Amino acid sequence: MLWLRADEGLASAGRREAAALARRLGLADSRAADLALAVTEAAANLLRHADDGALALRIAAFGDQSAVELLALDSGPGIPDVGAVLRDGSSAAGTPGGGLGAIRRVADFFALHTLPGRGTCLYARFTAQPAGMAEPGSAAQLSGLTRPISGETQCGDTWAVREEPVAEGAAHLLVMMCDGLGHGPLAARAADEARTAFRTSRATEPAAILADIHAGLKGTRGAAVAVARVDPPARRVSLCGVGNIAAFVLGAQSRQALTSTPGIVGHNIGRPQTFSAALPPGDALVLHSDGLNSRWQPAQFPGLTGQTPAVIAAQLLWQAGTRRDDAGVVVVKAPR
Ligand SMILES: [Mn+2]
Repeated sequence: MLWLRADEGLASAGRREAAALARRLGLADSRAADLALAVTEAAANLLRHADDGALALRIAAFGDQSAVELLALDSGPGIPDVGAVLRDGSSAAGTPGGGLGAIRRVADFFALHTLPGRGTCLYARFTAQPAGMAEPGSAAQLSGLTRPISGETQCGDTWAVREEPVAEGAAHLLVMMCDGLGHGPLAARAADEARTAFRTSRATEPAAILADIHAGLKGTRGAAVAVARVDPPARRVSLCGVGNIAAFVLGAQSRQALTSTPGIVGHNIGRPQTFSAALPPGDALVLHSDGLNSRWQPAQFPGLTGQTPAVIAAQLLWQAGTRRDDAGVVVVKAPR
């Protein structure tokens, strides 16, 4: 993920990075122009109305499709009447949210979550083959986001996912959240090793996968790691974590924590325990590092669970982020 802080050069820097991603993805010229328009409108909106904000851009995979994802996150007044700004398909007007209707018009997928007095999260997706994006694959039900502490380009927080086929029914999802100790290149190296160990582990239970990651992190500075296994048909999640990774089952008005045990993966993991919880349809499993303040409450985020996982992850990262550490969050939504 490429993060651009809102300042005077935001629109031009955003367009430059968007153009590079569009080339990498092979977007047609007309779609690249649509993406540039979206970046321009989002940047204008941030600079005019937000107290603080950022654009984030990346290429993400959705099944066998890939898309450029654009996030615009801000601390600001929020948008008083979302319906009105989205009906207005015109370019940036004088009110918060002006120009967002234009972004919705050109994006293949668009989502917006706004908190009055606190800020707005905008998410838009641009794909090479729009027709294929209509298929709601399992990939669309999961998204993660990391942001390095300011001043660093490498991030010690990372997430990963793999599917675990089962004999009958829907595959289980295995999800990892890792916070490499400290920040900078050495934290990023621990994160890389954790991702590799997670991907190459042949274990299928969270505790056994965590043991493989522990072995893989020997010789690094270590990390906090949690591994979750989501079983969609059974509507359950089990999780094994060591160190400070927060894990919650998030409902519209509820938040149930899944605890981790103390230790440092790669050094000393003690005796990890696996905890299990119900994951009702429409609820979300949220794992995040201590770069987010874990005291956030669902009541502070009305309507968030109804959003797509990328918006849930982004809004939590922005609104609960401490800015004093690398931040990472991954969200899995249980199918309805
Ligand atoms: Mn941390």
